[in-house]
Amino acid sequence: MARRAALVLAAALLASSALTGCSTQGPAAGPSSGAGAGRGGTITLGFSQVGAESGWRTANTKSVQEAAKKAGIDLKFSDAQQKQENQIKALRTFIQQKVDVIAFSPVVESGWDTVLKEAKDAGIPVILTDRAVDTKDTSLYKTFLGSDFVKEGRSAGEWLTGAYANEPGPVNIVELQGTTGSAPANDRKAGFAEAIRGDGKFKIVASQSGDFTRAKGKEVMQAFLKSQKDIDVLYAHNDDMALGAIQAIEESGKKPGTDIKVISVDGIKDAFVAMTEGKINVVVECNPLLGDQLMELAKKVVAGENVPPRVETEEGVFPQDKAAAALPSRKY
Ligand code: GYE
Repeated sequence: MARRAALVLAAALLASSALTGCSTQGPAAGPSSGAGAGRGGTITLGFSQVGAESGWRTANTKSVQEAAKKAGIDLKFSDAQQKQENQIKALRTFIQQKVDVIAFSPVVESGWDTVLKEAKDAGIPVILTDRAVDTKDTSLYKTFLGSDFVKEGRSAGEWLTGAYANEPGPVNIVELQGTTGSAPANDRKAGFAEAIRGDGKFKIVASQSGDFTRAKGKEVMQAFLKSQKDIDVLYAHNDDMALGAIQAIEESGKKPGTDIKVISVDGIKDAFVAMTEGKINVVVECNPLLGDQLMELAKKVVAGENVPPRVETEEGVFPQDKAAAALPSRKY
C-alpha cells in the first residue's frame, strides 16, 4: 500500500510538473522492509560524524557531503563534537526517522552494542566509516570502510628504525596520541610499538593524548618539553597535533625536523607544506576521501546486496624529500 501510494504521489507530482529538484521519497517503510530499498525511491542516509577536530575530518565531511549529492542520496548529517553520547543520540534519531541506512564514524571503539542492536531490530543497516567498533557481534554492522591504522603505525615505526639504523641509542621518543579510546589512537600506538620493539635503543619516554587537535597537540608538547630534557623524536598520531607541537618546539627555541624529528599521520596539505619547510620528517598517509565508496556501499546494502566485511583504502608513506613533488597534487 505504502509503495503504491508513493508511486501515485510521484506520478502526480511529475504530471503537474511541480517537481523542482525535490526528491520523490515515499513514506518511510516499516522496520523489516529494508526501507527505500526496493521502491526505487531516494535513499536516505543518516551519517553521524565524529566532529570537526582536524583537517582530515573536514576533508572527510566534505567528501561525504559531495558524494551524497553526486549519488542522489538524501544525506542527514550530524556532528557529534567528539562526544559518544551525541553520536548515540544521533543514531537514535536516525532510527526514529526510519532512514534507509546509517553510517557513522565512531568516536571511540567500545560501548556501541545497545544502539547498534536497536538499529538492527529496526531493520536499518549500518556501515562503519573510518573508525572501527569493538564488539563481538559483527552482525551489528554490514561493513567497515576505512584504513588499516595498525599498518599506519607500523609504517611510522619502520620509517624511524630505518632512519636511525646506523645511529647509536638511546632514541628518546615522545608520543602524541589521538582521542583516548579511539580506533586510530589504539591502533597507531600498537603498530608503532610493534615496529620499534625489536631494538631496545628506541624508548617512548612520554605518551599522552592530544585529542587529535592542534591546540591540545601544542599544549601537551609544551608539557613534554618541560618534563623531558632529551627528546629526539616526536610521533604524532595526526598532522594537526604535529602542527600544534611544532609551534611549541619552535617557541622553546628548538628546530622541529632537525633538533626533534617529527613523524606524523594523515597527509593534509598543511603537513606537506611543513615537510617542504623541513619541519616534519615523514607523513604516513591516511585517506579521508571516503565519500564515493561510502555511497556505493550504501546503495548496495540498501538493495540487500552482499558487501565485503572490510573495505580498505590505499595509502602511501611520504618522506620529506618527496614532499615538494607531491604537494601540488594533494587533494586534502
Ligand atoms: O587521523 C585524525 C582525525 O579517524 C582516521 O581522526 C581518523 C582520524 C584522523 O581526527 O586526524
